[in-house]
Amino acid sequence: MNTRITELLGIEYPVIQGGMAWVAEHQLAAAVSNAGGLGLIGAASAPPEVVREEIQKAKELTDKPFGVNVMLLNPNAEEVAKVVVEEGVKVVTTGAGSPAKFMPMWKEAGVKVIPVVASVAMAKMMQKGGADAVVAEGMESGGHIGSATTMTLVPQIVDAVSIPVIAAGGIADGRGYAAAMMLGASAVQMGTRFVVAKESIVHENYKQKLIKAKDIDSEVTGMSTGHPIRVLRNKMTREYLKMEQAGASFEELELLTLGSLRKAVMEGDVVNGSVMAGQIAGLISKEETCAEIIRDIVENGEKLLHGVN
Ligand code: TUI
Repeated sequence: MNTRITELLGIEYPVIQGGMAWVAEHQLAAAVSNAGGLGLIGAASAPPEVVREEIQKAKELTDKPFGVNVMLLNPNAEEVAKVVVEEGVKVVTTGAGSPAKFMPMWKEAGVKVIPVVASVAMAKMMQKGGADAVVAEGMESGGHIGSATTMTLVPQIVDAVSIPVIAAGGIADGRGYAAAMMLGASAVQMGTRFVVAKESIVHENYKQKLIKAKDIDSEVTGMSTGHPIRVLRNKMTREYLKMEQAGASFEELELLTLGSLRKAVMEGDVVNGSVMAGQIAGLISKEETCAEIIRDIVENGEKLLHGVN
């Protein structure tokens, strides 16, 4: 399989695993990279030394390329950005903001920089700043989202920039892969399907809630605070949305969600915790290895693209 992204990153298949907070740990990243995709460690809000340990553990499990996702709302983002360089990580993706201030340091160190963007304007800005590619992430995604759908965002970004574009949001099988390629993408990024991978360390309750989820089982919290987050509906989202509608303050809402993703992922509290997942959760029905997931997507996607149905 050759696309501009497999060439850029030196990987076998154009499949990238999302850098999901608490979920994208070294086990998952290494498994995806060993299966020929690009695994990512999600630095999220972890302290820089924890990120360093995760990188070192991934290096023990794979000799294939893997990357780190730097979440820009993290107050420690600058230290994490430096750790990535010190550890010789070759690829960085960023989320939830602009990585402009870290770009010169990463470029100088030869790190491939791939910002996740949710608009054409941001994609253009990132290209100007030296990004090697962008992930165009639609609002079908789980977690922190923008407002455009994958179907509309990908072709508009493809037309607006000359660097390769990776499509994300609502992709979980060969049909999504083929559709993304038809829109002009050079690779896909998937999060939700990898959450239920065998190598994913999330609590069994989280995996089961995701497997049971149907097409319309997610909600977006935080529209009013400017931090929209897609999560599966539960007691927490019902309370949150009720409070949000009643005009609760940012601080009150934060209190409700503080530590809530960790609660769901680590403790399996899928009632009061934050079960981030994309709208494609309804399509996901079983736990499989990363190698099985990647083989399914690429084989079926390529058949569709070449008219072998
Ligand atoms: O980053 C994500 N998804 C995430 S991060 C996350 S951790 C978190 N947990 C609780 C509260 C807040 C965050 C969970 N999910 N996806 C990439 C992404 N980036 N989606 C949208 C954007 C984005 C948004 C605005 C990128 C750039 C941007 O620009 C704003 C600016 O600074 O101009």
